[in-house]
Amino acid sequence: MIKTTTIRPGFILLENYFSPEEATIWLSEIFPRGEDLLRGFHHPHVKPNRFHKAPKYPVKKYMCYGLYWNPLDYMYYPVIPESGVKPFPIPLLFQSFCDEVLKNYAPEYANYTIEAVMVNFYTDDSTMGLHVDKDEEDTLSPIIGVNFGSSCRFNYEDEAGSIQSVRIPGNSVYIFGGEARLMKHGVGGIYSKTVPTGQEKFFSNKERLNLTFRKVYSQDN
Ligand SMILES: O=C(O)CCC(=O)C(=O)O
Repeated sequence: MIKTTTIRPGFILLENYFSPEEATIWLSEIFPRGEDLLRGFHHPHVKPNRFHKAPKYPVKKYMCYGLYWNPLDYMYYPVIPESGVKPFPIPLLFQSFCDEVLKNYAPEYANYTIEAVMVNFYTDDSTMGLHVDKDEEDTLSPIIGVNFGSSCRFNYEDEAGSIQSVRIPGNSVYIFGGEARLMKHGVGGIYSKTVPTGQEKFFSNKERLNLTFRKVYSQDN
């Protein structure tokens, strides 16, 4: 059964959102794309500050669907600047999921069209430093996160501006919008021995996959 928790106003966690069968469908869509030499997983050359400094982040892999968010200048591009190749198109699976999850858990955000998906793959020594997702022109639309593999310690800013932590497991979804849309957040670490049953063929111990769905441009673009 799906467990819904409001972590802070605007920030909702949905645990047990995906069944093992649904998770397999998602992971079978994502991992083969990661193998693509031009558009697949690569190490993000992030400017210091957004993510933790080396040597923490070199183990992390990254790719995009839709628009490409460039870790070098924090801007969105229709093609990957290094190769000139378009990222993967956004699968119907992702858009249908967003339509459904918003309809059921955050109906105030109607007409959400995914324009970019950032896919982050974490390993045992990966972290992501505290940051605000403010590179989207549209900050009225929420960020929707999907999580597979191991659980992580997710750091976030509460209403009073203090940094708190919550455990985000695999097969879960989070949504942050409204007054939480511009909260600071990051990943403090990955927990050991928390790969969900049925995902052992996709993940080793302390590996985690996160997708964040973003609407980048405002309505009038
Ligand atoms: O892995 C996560 O849950 C956080 C991802 C994130 O903060 C980002 O991609 O900006």
